[in-house]
Amino acid sequence: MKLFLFLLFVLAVSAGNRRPAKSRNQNLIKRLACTNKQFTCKNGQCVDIEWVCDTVHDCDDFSDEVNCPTDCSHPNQLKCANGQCTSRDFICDGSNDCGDLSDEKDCEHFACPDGELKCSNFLCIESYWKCDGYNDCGNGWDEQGCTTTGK
Ligand SMILES: [Ca+2]
Ligand SMILES: [Ca+2]
Repeated sequence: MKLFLFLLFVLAVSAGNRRPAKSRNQNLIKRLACTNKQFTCKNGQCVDIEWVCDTVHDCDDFSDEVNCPTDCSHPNQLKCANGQCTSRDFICDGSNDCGDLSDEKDCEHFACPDGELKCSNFLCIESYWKCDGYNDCGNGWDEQGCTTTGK
């Protein structure tokens, strides 16, 4: 059983190297104590502090989205033009999360968060995704001019 849990942890860590899908399967990453960059869910799970109140359920018990402002005023939230709230993480990520594309407009002026790179098509990607063998920008920009062909 312990070996199984360890394998799960290894899998979770290696899977965590890429941006998880919108559903963010975080339930595999369980630690004894959360770091100061993490939020402790009611059930003891640890999730990224920036995922609190970002409209996505990251804790299995949904405790990261409890008692959040409904007017999108939380720092982790973005207010769409249609009034809907979405996650700040989803600004200029290439997918229409607001439903009205307001999270994907003016991306040429959007400064990507620390640790991210801006592709030539203005998408923000994790900086370590450059030259990793995957076309993360969608137009191949992050895999151009690489000395190795990646994994
Ligand atoms: Ca969340
Ligand atoms: Ca988006």
